[in-house]
Amino acid sequence: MASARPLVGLIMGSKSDWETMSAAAATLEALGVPFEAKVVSAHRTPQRLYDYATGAKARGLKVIVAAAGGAAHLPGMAAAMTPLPVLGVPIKSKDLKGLDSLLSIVQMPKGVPVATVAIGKWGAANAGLLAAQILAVGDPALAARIAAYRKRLADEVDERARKVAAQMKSGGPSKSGT
Ligand code: RP5
Repeated sequence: MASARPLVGLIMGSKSDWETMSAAAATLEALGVPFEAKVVSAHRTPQRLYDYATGAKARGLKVIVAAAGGAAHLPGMAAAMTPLPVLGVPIKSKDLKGLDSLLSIVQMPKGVPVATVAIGKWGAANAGLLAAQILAVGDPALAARIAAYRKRLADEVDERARKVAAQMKSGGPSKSGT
């Protein structure tokens, strides 16, 4: 799906962020949403960020998912330069475990929102899902694929609950979990 005309733009401050952002890509891939992925740094390549954000809508993108770590200005600066919805993924940084990234991304000034998800891979996967849900508002087939994805999640929980119940019945792990 990365080959069809992209609807979602995944951008990240460094290629080291791909380990996290691949979770967003995998989610979009699983839901059949075409996307592109690029390294665009707010600090190291500001001109590339300007060109990307100001041209994104005209190129046909509908949603941007931006990931950055540390002094994470990429999502906010992208949001400042495009009318498209921007989802921000805080990368888990080495020294501050991503709290620096989270606070840099989430505290946007009134009027320029970035929809910020959780730190790290779970956040990236959820950002992919959110991007798909935004697109699904106008795409019933995609909405059906997302519904099927959620049904699979629920089925997995049911299956685990059945297994735990069966273990308890056969004198498995005690209630304290020991
Ligand atoms: C940020 O600095 C990037 O988003 C990345 O999370 C972090 C470290 O980048 P590298 O030193 O790995 O290129 O701008």
